[in-house]
Amino acid sequence: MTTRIAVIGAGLMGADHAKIVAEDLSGATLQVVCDMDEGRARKVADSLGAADVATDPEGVIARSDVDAVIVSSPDFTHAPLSLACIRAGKKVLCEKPLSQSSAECLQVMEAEQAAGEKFVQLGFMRRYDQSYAEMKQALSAGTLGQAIMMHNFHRNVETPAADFTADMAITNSAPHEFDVARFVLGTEYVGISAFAPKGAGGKVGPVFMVVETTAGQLVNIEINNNASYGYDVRAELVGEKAAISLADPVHSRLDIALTSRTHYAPDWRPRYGEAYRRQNRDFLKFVETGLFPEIASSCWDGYAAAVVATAGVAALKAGHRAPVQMIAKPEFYA
Ligand code: ISE
Repeated sequence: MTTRIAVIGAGLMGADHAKIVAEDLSGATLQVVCDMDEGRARKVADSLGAADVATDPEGVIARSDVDAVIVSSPDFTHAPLSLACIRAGKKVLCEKPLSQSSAECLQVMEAEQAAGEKFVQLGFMRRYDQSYAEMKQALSAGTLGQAIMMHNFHRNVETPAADFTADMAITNSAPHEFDVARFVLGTEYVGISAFAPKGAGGKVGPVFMVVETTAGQLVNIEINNNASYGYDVRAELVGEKAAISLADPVHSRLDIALTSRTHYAPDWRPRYGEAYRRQNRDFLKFVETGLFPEIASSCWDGYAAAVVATAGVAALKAGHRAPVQMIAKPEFYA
């Protein structure tokens, strides 16, 4: 039996997900590519041999020839389309963030709990990246001793879309760090401070955040969406006895004219290509078995990211620390 998957949104990420479904997921077929822009959907569908194209996402979710859904349309559609998938009883891999509003995340959590099973896997793909996996493993094996600090840098060449706002550095880009640091450290957050250095030259500028965990650790996060030189994500976890850093997955180095050069990816897709494939294979297993994947992000994780992001935006505006206040974790997500 094959699982017939619909991909909603045929932009950068949608095209990537569609390619993974068509080429890397044995046991799945790319059934429908859906986009408001039919031509864009058609281009992706035709290049990958999808059975059909559509422009109405809710209609696609309801179709009897669609077993599961990947949502990669704009951020504001993530929660409503996840809710439609829950209503239709279909598993959904929803791109991050689940919502920029924690209230909307709670609505999705309530719908899942009322349905009595999990339907939504969130696309925080860094959990599937080998370098973060090794960082988490070093911590749980005791190699580092207690974790003290985690430093994070997240730089894009330029803002991903023309309508990308300054707040989106915190609500769209930083959620990757909010999620992966919680995942690696196994903690929640209690407070956040955020600062914006001068000198962005009219473009969306960098933001620097310090997040405090429930265990008293500090997590700092630099987001720079206009770094110009390359897609560059770094992290170092500092423990009592040792420190571990991510190493870039580069395949070669050129030594020339008294210099040594390696390349940066232009954006996150090549850097996290393998993580996306692993994540999507886990999603297929989720659809096939009904068992929520052990390391994937759930709606609870989406809610946690939204709460700290909202507090981060407030901290930046107010110019002082903002508390991070979450509801108690429902048993359903334990
Ligand atoms: C974007 O939406 C992503 O998800 C990318 O992974 C990230 O690098 C980028 O900063 C986000 O804006």
